[in-house]
Amino acid sequence: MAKQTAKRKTKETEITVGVDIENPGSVSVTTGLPFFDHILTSMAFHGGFDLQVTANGDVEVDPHHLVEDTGIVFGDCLRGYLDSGVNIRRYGHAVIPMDEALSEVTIDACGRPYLEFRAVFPQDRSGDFDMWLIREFLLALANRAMMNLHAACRYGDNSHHMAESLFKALGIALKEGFTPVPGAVRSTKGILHERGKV
Ligand SMILES: [Mn+2]
Repeated sequence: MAKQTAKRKTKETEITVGVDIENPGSVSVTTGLPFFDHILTSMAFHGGFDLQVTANGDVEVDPHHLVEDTGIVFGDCLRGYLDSGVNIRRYGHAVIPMDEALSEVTIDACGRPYLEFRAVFPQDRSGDFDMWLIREFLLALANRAMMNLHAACRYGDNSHHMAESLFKALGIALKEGFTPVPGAVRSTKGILHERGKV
């Protein structure tokens, strides 16, 4: 199964992402937002997949554009696995703690985008990073990867711990759900996603 790559350039951001879901080879994330780099790196490292992210953008205006657009381009990479027609596991799930925090992510890489996000962060920021942006990232990711994504921080007292446990769980769930498996396409319809149709 080939590595998936995607690029996106607008007047606001320029982003390149590479993903190889089967190979835990290398993880390299440079977005200019240190906490975002930290949670994306945790996601891929603990998920056990290759990830390269290079993102530049107008973060001096608001990091919102950069974070959302990174979700778009990462999602485009993952949708490449659906478009390829290879049978994937579809479902992925993980519940991961970090100290006092516990987070849960469940996905269905089914070709129908949906996001359910539940998190009440006790601190609005971690470092300079606005916790609200996590929802923007996940929404863009679910829409572009065309997956059903349920992400919940069940509890926690520290926003950093909650976000990090959430992204570790996300990585493990993505690895499970997008990994190719033998056999026919896992849908009673016989098809998950029509190639190239959004
Ligand atoms: Mn940390």
